[in-house]
Amino acid sequence: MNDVRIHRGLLAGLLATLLLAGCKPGTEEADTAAEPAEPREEPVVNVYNWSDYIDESILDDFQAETGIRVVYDVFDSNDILETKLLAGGSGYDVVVPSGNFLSRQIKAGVFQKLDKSKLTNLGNLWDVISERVAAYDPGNEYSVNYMWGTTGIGYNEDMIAERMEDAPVNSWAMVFDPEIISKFADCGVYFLDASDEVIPAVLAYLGEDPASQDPAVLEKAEAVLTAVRPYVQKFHSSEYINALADGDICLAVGWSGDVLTAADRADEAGNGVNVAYAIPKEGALMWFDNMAIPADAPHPNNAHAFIDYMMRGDVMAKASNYVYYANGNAASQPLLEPDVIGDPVIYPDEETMGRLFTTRPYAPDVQRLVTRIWTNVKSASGR
Ligand code: N2P
Repeated sequence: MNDVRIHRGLLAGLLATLLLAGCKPGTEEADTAAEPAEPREEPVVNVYNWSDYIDESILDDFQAETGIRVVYDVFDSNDILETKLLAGGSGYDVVVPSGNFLSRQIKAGVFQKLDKSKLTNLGNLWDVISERVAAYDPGNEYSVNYMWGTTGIGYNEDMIAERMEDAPVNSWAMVFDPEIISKFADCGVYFLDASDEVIPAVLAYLGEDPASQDPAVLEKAEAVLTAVRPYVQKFHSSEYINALADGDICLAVGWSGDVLTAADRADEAGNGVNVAYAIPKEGALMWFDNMAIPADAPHPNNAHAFIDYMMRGDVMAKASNYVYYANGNAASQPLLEPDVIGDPVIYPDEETMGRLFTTRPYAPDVQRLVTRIWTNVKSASGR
């Protein structure tokens, strides 16, 4: 049976080769003919972005202006996005990975190069951020920065003060010192489910290089995380926004703009909950989320139109004013609200910038160790 199958396979292969050979002269002819018109795309763009990361009126405005409908889907973890991209056939036209993931996905051939002739607003980009992103996407060939921010500490000012008057809210000790975090276990602590961000934070707390790929150093982080694990109610990367806003938790390792969104939601609800964000003194990760087009995107022209629209200064100003994250667009800056461009936890001043660090993608064997550490920590018993 197997033999027959093999022979059939060989036959099919031979036929395919003959057919391809037969087509060759035609292909050459086509090369000398005029460029064929680009196939028309249906007026749809499938966008896969982080949750709580856009003023949705931007999507309506884009559709009204271009006639292209945005099908918008969300994730809250680079790992989820990566699984879909590596599997292929995701159906997405625009996706928004963070720098380290972007870097290794480019190497894996997941994206198509941007056709810069279709991006009329490239001149609006902020060179400071484009240069930073070039560390992950050399030459900025595959991506355009959407937003950037930091990974720090979100907290409920009153609940923390009630439990510890002199709580070191500007230190990672809040969440990585068992003596301290244990005082807040009763009011609820969430950590991001993002190993590549929480582990570097632990290393910063320990005074180690946060970008370390040394297994012995990474194991020190595992020991710290295992010691505080009993006090962490949940590892989740988006639920902490409403949990903080509603006063259901008092402490979170979270993303800058998301914590500010929580503070804003509490204000709007008038529920008396005061949420604040701190960039710990030991240092915090500065990350970059970037728009890119999968190699197999069904609507690449519409994807370029969407990215070009998102590079308009007025559009990015609207986006940042809504989500409280900084963006990579210089033209948006005069249009930002003073409490956005003037807030050092959104647009860091020099002193704050001095405390921020970046990381590089883990080498494959180190990544396996990090994944194992993270699984161990999460599955270790809670209280
Ligand atoms: C938006 C979170 C995006 C930041 N809610 C993660 N890179």
